[in-house]
Amino acid sequence: NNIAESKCPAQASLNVAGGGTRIHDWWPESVKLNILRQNTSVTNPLGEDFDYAAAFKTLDYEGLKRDLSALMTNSQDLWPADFGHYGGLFIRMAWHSAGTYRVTDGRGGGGHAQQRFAPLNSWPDNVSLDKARRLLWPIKQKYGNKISWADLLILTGNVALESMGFKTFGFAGGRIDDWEADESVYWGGENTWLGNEVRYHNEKDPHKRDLESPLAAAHMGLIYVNPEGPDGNPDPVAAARDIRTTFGRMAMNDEETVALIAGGHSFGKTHGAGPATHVGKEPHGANIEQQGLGWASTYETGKGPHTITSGLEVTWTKTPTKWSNNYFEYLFKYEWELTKSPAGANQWVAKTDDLIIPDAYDSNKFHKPKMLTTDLSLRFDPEYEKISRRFLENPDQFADAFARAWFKLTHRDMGPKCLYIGPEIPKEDLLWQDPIPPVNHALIDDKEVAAIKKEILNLGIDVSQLVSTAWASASTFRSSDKRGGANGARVRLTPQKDWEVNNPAQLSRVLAALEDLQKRLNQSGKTVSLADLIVLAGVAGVEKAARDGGVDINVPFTPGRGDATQEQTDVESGKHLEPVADGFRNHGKSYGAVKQEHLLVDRANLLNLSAPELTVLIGGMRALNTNYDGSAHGVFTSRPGVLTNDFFVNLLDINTEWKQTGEDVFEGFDRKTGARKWSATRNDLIFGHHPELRAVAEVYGSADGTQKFVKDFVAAWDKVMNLDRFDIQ
Ligand code: HEB
Repeated sequence: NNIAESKCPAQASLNVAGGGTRIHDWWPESVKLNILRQNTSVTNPLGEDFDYAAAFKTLDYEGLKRDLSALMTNSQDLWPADFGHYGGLFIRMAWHSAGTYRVTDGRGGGGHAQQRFAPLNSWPDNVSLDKARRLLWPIKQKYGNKISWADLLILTGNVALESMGFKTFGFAGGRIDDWEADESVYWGGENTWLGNEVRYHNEKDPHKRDLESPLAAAHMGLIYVNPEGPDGNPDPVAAARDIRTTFGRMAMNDEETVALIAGGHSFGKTHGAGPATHVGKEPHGANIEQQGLGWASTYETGKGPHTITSGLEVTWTKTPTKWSNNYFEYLFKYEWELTKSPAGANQWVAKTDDLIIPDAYDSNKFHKPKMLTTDLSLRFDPEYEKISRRFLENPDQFADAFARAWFKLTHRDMGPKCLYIGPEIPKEDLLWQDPIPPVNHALIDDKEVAAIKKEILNLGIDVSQLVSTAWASASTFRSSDKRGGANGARVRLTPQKDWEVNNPAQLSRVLAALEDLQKRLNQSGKTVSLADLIVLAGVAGVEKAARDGGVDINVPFTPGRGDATQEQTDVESGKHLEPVADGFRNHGKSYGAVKQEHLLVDRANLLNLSAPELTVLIGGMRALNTNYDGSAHGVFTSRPGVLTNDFFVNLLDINTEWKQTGEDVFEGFDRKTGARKWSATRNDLIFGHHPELRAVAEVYGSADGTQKFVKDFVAAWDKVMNLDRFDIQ
């Protein structure tokens, strides 16, 4: 009688808790609020009080590096080491950990060891890296929580390089592990591994096609591009185009790209000993007795000389466990002939009788130099060729470029340098770190803060504009790669000052007034950064708006922000901080299947906001009249600029009927009189439509919700203002 006990062999449905057809199967277009409740204390076994930076400081760092170094040449039965050295495998592991990063939304990257979780642990491009991570377990076990998996994966890549004679640029720890798969990242819309019909749905020609944003890989389940050439077509020039796009999305220029590919492929080998039909299921789909490993191969021993990973069979240099300039030397010395790997994949062999490449397992065997189609791109793309020839002639320039690009690749998503920990942090400041000059003046005290707030309110700027400006400055922050935020006051610099969402004309007026105040304060002996002043203007504005609504509340303020210069600002990659849409200021349009509310929740995820925080911020900002273009959409109040819960009260009013009047625009009419009352966008109406958001909106729209609304708004506001204050967290 218990359905779970029914022995029906055709039982197709998972008839247990969590199983069956779910909300998102029925309504796939509905917003995914689950991305706003990831990585909470519920999933973290270390508990909220665990302080990784403090634990890391007690780590025997040198001991750990020694153990990693010893492992490099300590071949294990689990997975024998090619050439007696795991260096190549571990570099590939670290590279694939970091290489999912894309600058467009800052997501991906090695910052949280997502490679341990599905789907990444099972991506076709990550074949055999399950073994690489498993080889590290005894070391991870030994050092426990003093080293995160995320740090360990990257550090192991560095130790691999060092143990093969390459001098790295440095290493910083500080990556904090996730405990669940990150569901927020858009990896593409394809349903098949290695498919790319969604990301290139308009144009198939690899010489012309444009990769869908924000993706940085040419296929579902790849880190970057198909090594055989676009869609398997062995065309090095077309492949170069894909490489430029995908590496560009990772904020790598041509020189960095050439250095990375050549530097990486100076080590190790590829694996295609036999046909891929021998290879079993990926880790997440494999049998339970495989214990998290996958791709079990029935080809001979299935490992060592019989390994099938990519299906390609190439060793690039004659010293695959030692740093050299052989890669460029061979790339230009030989002409290359298209051939097939034993697994049938397209690859290239040197037209020569030189048998100079060692075998990974048989010391009596030697091979001809071989390359992948994507390696030949570094010779046959005219721009890459120039760089490659320069590196061929100047090995020191190559080594320096590779060291720097590797450091950038592996540290790109860690945020500002103040988050780096450990003894190997490079001294040099790098532009991609978005440096901010250190603050060495005395900070204003509470009395001065109070006095400055009064002065701000006397500038004649209305509350809406004070609040909008502070939001414009702080809301550039993205939790994905910890870039942006109010610190640095980059809102006054190129490119941020000219973004449409910032209403440049209004922004420049407010900033001019604040800069003027800053000068006067400096003359009277009080040094205040503009970054602080912008946030303080928001604080003063929110407090006044609350007061005008009858609630006396103190909005917290912590000084200590610095002002970056234009020279310290990476304009090119800084452009990616511009929001596609900022629903908080009612900016941005729906496109295709993507509606405003999806963009709003995407943004809330980048701002680390929960669904209640998102809701209270929208309600408050609409009451404060902060739409980027001054429109009245969602400003459901007769007292704009006053911090009231009117947005919720009026949104939930049963006497209002909503009708669509434009693409994203709606008008609300009185059901009785038919009089037009309000206008709104999807960003506003979603709080009445989506049942979970509506449930939160009801809390704030209730008679007993007014005080709570102001208190919660201030808390969420304060959170956003300080998202980038790693110095005080
Ligand atoms: Fe690499 C390997 C592809 C980039 C590093 N690669 C490899 C392979 C392939 C590839 C297919 C094989 C796998 C197996 O095992 O089989 N890559 C590639 C591509 C690209 C690249 C397509 C783009 C173009 N790499 C790269 C980079 C780096 C690298 C960037 C770093 C930096 N790789 C590498 C290494 C290796 C590889 C180290 C080896 C591994 C071993 O040894 O195991």
